[in-house]
Amino acid sequence: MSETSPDSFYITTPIYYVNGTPHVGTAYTMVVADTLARWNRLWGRDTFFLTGTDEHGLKVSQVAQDNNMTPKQWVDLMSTRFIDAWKDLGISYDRFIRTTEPEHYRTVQSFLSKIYENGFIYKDLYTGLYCVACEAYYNESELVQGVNCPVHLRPVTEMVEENYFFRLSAFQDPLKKWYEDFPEAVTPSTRRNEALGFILQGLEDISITRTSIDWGVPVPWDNEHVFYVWYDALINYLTAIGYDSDQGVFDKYWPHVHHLLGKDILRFHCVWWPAMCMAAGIDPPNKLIVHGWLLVGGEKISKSSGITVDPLEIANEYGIDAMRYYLLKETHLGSDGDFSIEGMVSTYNSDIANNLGNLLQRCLALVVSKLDGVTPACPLQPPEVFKFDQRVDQTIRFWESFQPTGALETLMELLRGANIYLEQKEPWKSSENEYVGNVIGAVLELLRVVSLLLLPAMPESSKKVLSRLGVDTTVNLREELTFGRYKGGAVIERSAPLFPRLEVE
Ligand code: ME8
Repeated sequence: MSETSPDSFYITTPIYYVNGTPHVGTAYTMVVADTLARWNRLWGRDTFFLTGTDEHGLKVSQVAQDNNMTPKQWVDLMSTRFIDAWKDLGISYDRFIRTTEPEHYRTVQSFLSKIYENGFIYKDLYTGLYCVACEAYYNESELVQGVNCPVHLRPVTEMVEENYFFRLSAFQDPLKKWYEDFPEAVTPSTRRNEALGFILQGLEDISITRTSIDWGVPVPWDNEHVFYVWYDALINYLTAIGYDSDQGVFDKYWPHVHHLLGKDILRFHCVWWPAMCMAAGIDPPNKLIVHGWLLVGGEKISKSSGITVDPLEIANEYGIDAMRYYLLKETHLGSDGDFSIEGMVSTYNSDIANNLGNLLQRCLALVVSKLDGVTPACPLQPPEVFKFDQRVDQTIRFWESFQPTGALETLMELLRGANIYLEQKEPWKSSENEYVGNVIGAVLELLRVVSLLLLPAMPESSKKVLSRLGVDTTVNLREELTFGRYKGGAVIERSAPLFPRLEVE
């Protein structure tokens, strides 16, 4: 594995099954990926953000049938639901991949032919216990009460097929070594240990083709078979960056990739996928960021369980940024988090309406009443109570190490520092222009920097603050975060607060 490229940032999300529509769980992954992509763009990196839909497999063909459609009709319809939802939520992806694209077929066939030529694929009979919802086989020992899938808690079905197998067992030692050599490859470390646990238990070869369905990518050397959906899906990460078709682009982004995924699909990404890459003779992915599940009342939100919350309804009712902020701040990346409207509204009111919004509003009111409606330039040094440099550095470190919660908490500390400063200095009691200008200038400078650092998480809200302050948002952040840059001069008129409190509907 090579070092993370300092200049480029390639981030992927899982590609979603089209057996249902987007929900807050899938929106969570998208918001995190979008935030990390935005951070890296602002940080001046050549960023490529990939998402898409996973359109093959038994599950999709069954749902299509249930809806009296061909699989193709169904996936065409459903993929647009995802495209539209991400557009409405302002997700800034660069490429939306569909596994039914001809380009993807070519990549899957070329990549798996390479593994076949390298001797890691062979043919055999397979009998196994299959969960259609997971599109995965399970060992008996993994089942709940001996019959149920551990994820969906529904009975598995026995399948007998003549299949091609991937020699995963041959990668037990190479994977172990990879995990030892690159302890940072899977984050957080609890998830790394989980993946390593699978490997240490012993790896069995896996069946990677099907003859029972034809809704999949054909195996190029045997037209009786199509590839198993997971084997086709994982390869999307290579299709999008020109594997076997554009070496220049491929070298720029691979293996400097950041795969963001939920813990439900850890084994496929953290065990199978690195092994597949090794088998095909390319480096395994540099970074796998595994997040937890979003729960409602303690239960996983999912298409299969029927517990879903529509992110578009929430965004329409409360605003996209309120939802983004809540998802990013209250669910530590890696842990499970509970989603509730009450929680979202209360987080927004205390952090955004009060801590940020009131501070801004008070300063702007003072600019109007005491400084002729023109914002002052800032002093050269930050007041002590801001702990400015320390907290700004800390926020950058949190963004750089994929910890949105930490970044947002630190920004809230900066704002609290500024609120305390304002209370201590009481500029509303002073009639000296210079004094008032210095105090307000320092706070506006802090608001400028906080809003820039908040841009990845709350793009629209941050832009509103920056535009009030007359600050350009098309900047390279690296050059904008030192204290003392705000020149003032923005004309302020009396206006309603930018961030009024939300009420639970
Ligand atoms: O697994 N909380 O697709 P999928 C947080 N097609 N994240 C959640 C979530 C929840 N409650 N529910 C879903 C597949 N997710 C495969 C992936 S990739 C090569 C193939 C998110 O539609 C989370 O990212 O079941 C999870 O890993 C993913 O959706 C599963 O999406």
